[in-house]
Amino acid sequence: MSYREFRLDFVLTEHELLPGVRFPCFAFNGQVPGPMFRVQENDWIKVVARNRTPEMHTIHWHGVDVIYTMDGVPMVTQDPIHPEETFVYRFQARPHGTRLYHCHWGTPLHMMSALHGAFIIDTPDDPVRAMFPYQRDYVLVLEAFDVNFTRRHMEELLGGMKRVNKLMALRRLSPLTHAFFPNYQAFLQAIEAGWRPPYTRGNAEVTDIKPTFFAINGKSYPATVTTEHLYIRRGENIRVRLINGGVFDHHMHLHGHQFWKVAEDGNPLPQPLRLNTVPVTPGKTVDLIVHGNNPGFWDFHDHKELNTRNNGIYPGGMITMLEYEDLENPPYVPSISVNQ
Ligand SMILES: [Cu+2]
Repeated sequence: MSYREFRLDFVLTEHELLPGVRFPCFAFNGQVPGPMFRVQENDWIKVVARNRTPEMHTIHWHGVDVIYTMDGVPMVTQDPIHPEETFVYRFQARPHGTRLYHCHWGTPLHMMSALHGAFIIDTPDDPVRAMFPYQRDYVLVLEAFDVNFTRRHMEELLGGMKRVNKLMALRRLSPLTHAFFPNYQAFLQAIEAGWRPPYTRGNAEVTDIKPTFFAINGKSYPATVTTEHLYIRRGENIRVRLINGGVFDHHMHLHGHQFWKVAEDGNPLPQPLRLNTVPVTPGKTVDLIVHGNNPGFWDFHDHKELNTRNNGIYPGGMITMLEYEDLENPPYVPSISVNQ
């Protein structure tokens, strides 16, 4: 059995969303989003994951039917990957479709970071291609970042490894001081002994998270215009794969066209839906087929309009464009505007 081998390093980086807008984050191989996997169904995959950050992480293969010890849920299927440690994930890529991977370490800092990417599993007998022949497909990873939160917390983190992380790395967490229990029974015993979980006190850090920047494949509009345009020609079908690896809702709307929604969560729909707006909620993937029948330049954006802003300034964020390549002498050509 031979594996297709990949390397994913967890690193700390500073990512540029737009000219002049940078924020510190965790990222796979320093890329936002992480590198895209493009594999064939039933390929055996080996991913060497190395943690080069001072916090712990894991990788979850979302929508891929791996064996449970490869599922990447800390304390449920594996120990977290400690700083400077390596974990090797091995699994078979199935079933085919648009899938994703992300870090499953659930602290706010990781949620607000960029540890996510596309995991596309192809098959020679793709029912979508059989129904709608196409040549080009586009993968759009939808992202939302609270960069103020991330900046604040990365500074703290860079100032020194947090005590709790250090204790956990040394496997010296105390159940009562750090709410870490080997099983539910031990959790109940702690409550009987007078310990109280922190739910009523809550965690204002998390309830206050508000994304300020929205991105497609790591770039916010207008920086999306050079990298994330969807190109099409008259009579052509294109496939657009939308992936939400974040924790906020997006509702993608295409102007001037009724597209076909052909797959959800990577799985082909028996009856494609004719739509022009499609919700892509956290953890979801949605595949669309756009047929080129209305030449022009067309907005494709999150219709949750507050997400089409950069730090509150419109237009920005999650906007890109469907652009016909075979448009001769267009009567109007889009320009770039900022601050409406
Ligand atoms: Cu993480």
